[in-house]
This record gives sequence, structure tokens and C-alpha cells, in this order.
Amino acid sequence: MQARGLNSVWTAADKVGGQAIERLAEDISSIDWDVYERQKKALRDGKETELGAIEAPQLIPPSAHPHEGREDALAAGEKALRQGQVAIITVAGGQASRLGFDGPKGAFPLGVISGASLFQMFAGQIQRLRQVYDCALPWIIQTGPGNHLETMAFFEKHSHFGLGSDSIDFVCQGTLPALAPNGELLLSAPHRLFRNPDGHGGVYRALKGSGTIPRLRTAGITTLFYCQVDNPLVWMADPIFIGHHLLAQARMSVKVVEKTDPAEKVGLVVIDGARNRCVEYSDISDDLQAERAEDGGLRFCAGNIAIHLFDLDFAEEMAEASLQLHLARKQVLALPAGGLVAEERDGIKFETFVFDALPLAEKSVVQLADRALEFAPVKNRSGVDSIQTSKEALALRSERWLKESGLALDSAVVEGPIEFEPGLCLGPEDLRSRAEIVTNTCAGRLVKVTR
Ligand code: UD2
Repeated sequence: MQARGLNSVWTAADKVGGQAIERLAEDISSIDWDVYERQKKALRDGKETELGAIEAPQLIPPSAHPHEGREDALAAGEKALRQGQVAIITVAGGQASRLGFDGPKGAFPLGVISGASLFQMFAGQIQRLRQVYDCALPWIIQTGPGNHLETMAFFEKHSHFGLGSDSIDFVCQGTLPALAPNGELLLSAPHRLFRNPDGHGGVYRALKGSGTIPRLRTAGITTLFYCQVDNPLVWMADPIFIGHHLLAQARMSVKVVEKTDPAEKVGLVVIDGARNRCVEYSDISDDLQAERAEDGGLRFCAGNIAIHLFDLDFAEEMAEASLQLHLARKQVLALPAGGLVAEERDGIKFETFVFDALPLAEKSVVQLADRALEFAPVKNRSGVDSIQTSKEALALRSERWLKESGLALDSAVVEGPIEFEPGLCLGPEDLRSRAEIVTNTCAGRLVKVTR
């Protein structure tokens, strides 16, 4: 058996003998050759992203702000939630290496006082949403080959944060083979191809390939709420966002923040050829990112925060779509031609991005998020989008919610950051509807429910 036209890939396995050839043959048999041809074409063509004459998109105001159509959207979104038509998917395939944390990023302890992990914070919101809307609200966590088992073990260890193990699905994303600059497949060992995770755009194939989509459909799910594991402020299953998406009969929608610094590393949502699309910051020229509108603000200011809604059928269709392959030229640890020991060499990794599906949706809505309430990703150990900036944003939001709720803490301690116990509340109105609250004053003000 030979990989098409790639005789050299067998040399090392031939030299080693034994099971190496069979094992390599098995690995190679799982390659999608159409995708491989597209990888080689992307490598030859070089230029990745072509932009037409782009325009700024129409933006719906933030959910927390009064705006036209808000009440209708809220009613439609809450109805979908109550009828059990919504599921949540969180992409968590990456490691927390930029944070200097050894483990899945979702296990990172970000709770300002409690040290709750990102996963626990999301689980708390989901638990509260399930109570409020009396719905199943399944949670799908997309892991990666590097953290799948570890992520499941983390949830086991924490008894799935009280959510019920059968209400959480762990779906592992796929991989794509990395290539040498001449387009040949690379090997990480004589019997194994060098592969890397296929990017968060792999979520569509992962959902379909794992049988999750038919399962969700049978359970009556029609809409998927998508978020990244790195944003603790994400307003999960925001009913107003869901409502706007449903009322517009959108197939995929996106939340954005107003970008004020041209250098901020967020993708930009623009209109290109009459459709909304998201362009990664690295694919747009600095000049275009810095262009000003008449009012002095940035002309292109819709910064993608990676919060989406999908119609379930659309997500299924995207599993078969030829999403753009994004290249990253890196040094990789792979076998040299004919050699048996891996060494650093030039390699090209390929990824797909979830947001490249946006222009394939006939209809989509773009909604602004209030940055202070909805977006403070934790990406770096220090500086911008760091552990500290994310914790500060969490504490400020809690302070604001408490003030807006009109409730007073029972504690004499008025100093120190505030943290709501995960699952305590979804916002100021929800907080008002809860019974008494108490605070634990040890390391700050950790707000709990006593009811
Ligand atoms: C992402 C967006 C950027 C902006 C920003 C907002 C991309 C390429 N860029 O930047 O436009 O919206 O987020 O915070 O997405 N992940 C997987 N599997 C993978 C790769 C990533 O599950 O193969 C997950 C990862 O765990 C994380 C998310 O996707 O939750 C984002 O990945 P990233 O950290 O590579 O994206 P970033 O910060 O460059």
C-alpha cells in the first residue's frame, strides 16, 4: 500500500520493519485526500484571504441596553429556551500554554476569590439557566486530541459540577496532517504522520462525526449557542441574542464588541459581497484596520468575540463545506527525509476557523456586546487579556450587578473584590429574584445564596 505519489513517506517505516508499515498504512488510510489536495493548493497559491470592497455591518445594540425589538427578541429567545430547543457548545481544544498552566484551559482557576475554574463558572451559569427555563440545555464541550482525556477526568473529579454526566458531551476535534514546504506529508515517527488539531472550524465535522447532531435533533434542539473557553464573562444562551437570531431566520450569527484600538487582536466582522464575514486581524492590513469613519471612530469596529448562534441544520451542512485552510509556517519536530530521529524542521500546519462559515449563511445577525459585561478573555499570563485583566473585569461586573440589583450585602466588610458563587445569578434582575444572600468575608466578598 502506498500513499498516492508519496513513496518517500514509507522509507523510515521500511527501515524499521516490524509493525511500522501496517501502522503507518492505517494512519494514512484516514487521510481525506480531497482535503490534502486543497492543502497542497493552499500552499502553492500562497495568498490566503481575498477581500472585496468591504463595508461595515449593521449592528444590533447590546442585549443589556434598551433597543428597538428587544422585548420581542427576549420573548422569542426565552420561548426557545423554555421549549428545550437550545444547546450550548464550548470550544476548549487548546492548551493553556500561554498562561503557563499545565492542563486544559477550562481547568484554569480564575474565580476572583473562590479560585473556581473557567469550566465551573460556565457550569454554574448552565445550572442556573436550566432552573430558570426548566429545560435540559445540553452542554457540548469540544476538546482536542491533546486534552480530551484530561478534560473528561477534570469533570469526573468535580462530579460534573452537579450538572449530571449524561447532560454533557465531550467531543474531540479532528486533526490535519502537516506538510513539508514541498507539499509532502511529514512524519512524527516512522509509523506515524505528523498531525495537528484542525482548528475550531473542526467543530462542525466533530459534531457530525461523533453523531452528536442527530442526537441533538432527536432531543428537539434546533439552535446551538457557541462560545470559547477563554472568556469567563460570556453571557451564555443570551435569550435576546437568540431571539434576534430566530426572528431574523438567521442560520449563523455573531456577537462583536466595538473595537476602539486598531491594534486589538480580534477578528473583524465586515460585509463582503452582500454577506457578513469575519476576517482575522492578521489578514487585514494595518491601514484598513486604522481607517476612520466620519464620526472619528474606527470604520471597521465590529470586533469578533467568538460568540455565535447556529441553526443545527446549518452546522451539519458546514461539516461538508470546504472551509478555508489557514496556514501557519512553523518549526516542527519531524523526521528528516529518510531519517529515523525527529528533528526541528520547516513545516506547515493547517487549520480551519469556525467563523469562515459566516458568509455561507444566507442570513445572519451581528449584535454588539457590552464589553464590560460580556468580554474579558484570558489569553496571556500578564499584560493584555491576562489573568489579572480578566479577574478585574469579573469583579467589576459583579459590583455593577449588585448595585443594579439594589440588594445590600449582609456583611460589614465593604472592601475587596466581589465574586458571585458560580451559578448564583445570571444578572441583576435574576439576583433580585433570589432569596437572601450572604457574604463570606475572608478573602474578599464571595456572595452566596442562603435560601
Ligand atoms: C480568537 C479569534 C479572534 C478573536 C478572539 C477573541 C481565531 C483564529 N481568532 O483569537 O478573531 O475573536 O479569539 O477572543 O479564532 N480552539 C480549539 N481548537 C483548536 C484551536 C482553538 O478548540 O484547534 C479553541 C481554544 O480552546 C479557544 C478558542 O478556540 O477556546 C480560540 O482559540 P485561540 O486562542 O487560538 O484564538 P485567538 O485567541 O488567537
